[in-house]
Amino acid sequence: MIIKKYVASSMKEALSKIGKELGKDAVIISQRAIRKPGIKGLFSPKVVEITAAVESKSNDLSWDDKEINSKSILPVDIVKNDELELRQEVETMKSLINSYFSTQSNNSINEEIKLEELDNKNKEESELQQEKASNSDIYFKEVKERLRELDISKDIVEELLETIKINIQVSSIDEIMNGIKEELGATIKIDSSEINGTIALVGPTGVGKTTTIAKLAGDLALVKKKKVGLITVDTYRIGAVEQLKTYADIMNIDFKVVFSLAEMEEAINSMKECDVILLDTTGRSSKNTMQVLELKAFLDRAKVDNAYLVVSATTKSGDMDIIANGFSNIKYKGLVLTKLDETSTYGSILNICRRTQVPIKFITVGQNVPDDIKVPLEDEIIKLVLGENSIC
Ligand SMILES: Nc1nc2c(ncn2[C@@H]2O[C@H](COP(=O)(O)OP(=O)(O)OP(=O)(O)O)[C@@H](O)[C@H]2O)c(=O)[nH]1
Ligand SMILES: [Mg+2]
Repeated sequence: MIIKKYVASSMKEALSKIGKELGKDAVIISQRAIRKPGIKGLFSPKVVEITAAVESKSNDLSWDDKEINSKSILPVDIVKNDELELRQEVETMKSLINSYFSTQSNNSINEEIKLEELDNKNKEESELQQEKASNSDIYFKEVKERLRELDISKDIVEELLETIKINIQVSSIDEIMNGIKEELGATIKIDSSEINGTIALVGPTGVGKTTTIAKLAGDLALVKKKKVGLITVDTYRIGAVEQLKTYADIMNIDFKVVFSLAEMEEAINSMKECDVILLDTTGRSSKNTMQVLELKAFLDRAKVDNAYLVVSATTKSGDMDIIANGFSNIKYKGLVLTKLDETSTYGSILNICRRTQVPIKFITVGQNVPDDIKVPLEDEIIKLVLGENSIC
């Protein structure tokens, strides 16, 4: 017996093959519609697989076309079943495809909504940032104008605001002002230590050096009961000697006038017993280097422990720079700020502190000897500089 399997695209083609190969006596054992193997088979039409058998191959003629057509061995049913199956599969695929696309489109709608929301959020944030930036620009501009009105020099104002712009995110003028206060705290320092040894006051003309010496002498001798000596090298101005001598007489203090370097040494030696020697000097123009160097020679001969630069708070910011520079040959250790009662803007104090980098030793607030002098508080000076306080 011969048993053979045939695969053809249609029943007719299969039967034709069987007829030709196995002859008229061939019988069909089984038949089914199958797909070609592999992924490609999924997308190609089904084929017919027929298993046929024959006792032995006869020489009879194979089936002719008529016979093939008459062999109603279920091919029609198969086709019908195939069609049905195919339809069902197509329907399943259709619904799968539809559901896939509807999910896809739902997803893409959701994505779009999300993107739009994100876009809106970003827009809002950038608008907020822009608004903040433009507001902070306004605040900075306003503070800049305010500081300039207080006579703080332009470059210091710029420097201060730049530092604050870098270090803090501002949303109000108060925040900028607080930042500035912190910065000023680092610049404005107070030296509240007691004065001892030989002390000299130097500075431009008419700022209040002699008056301050008298105030200090009064406080040290009358209040603190220290032994005080007074020396003046101010021999240029008419009445200068008499001015200090009068105070010395009233307070019963040792007083010497010095005209030369040799006399300076002598005067200092004669006051060895004093706790404090106060040295009054001639007012010098900070622009005159020779005068300042001559003054330095006197101070060196006196072996001064500490020299203080006396400046009036009424001095313009720009002039403070010139003074700080002009007296730089004298290594002053601190500042005496005078006439704070005569002005209402104190920006120039910041200028002199910034340029000299030395602490404030005293401030004077009037002509009364010895009362109108004091060691200030840091906060007090910062408030004055920023126009938040005034000297009445
Ligand atoms: N309002 C006010 N006036 C002051 C103060 N200190 C000094 N003066 C006055 O400023 C004027 C000059 O003071 P002086 O002490 O002579 O100044 P100086 O620095 O010694 O002057 P020269 O020796 O000429 O360089 C005087 O009329 C003082 O009374 C102060 O704190 N406030
Ligand atoms: Mg004087």
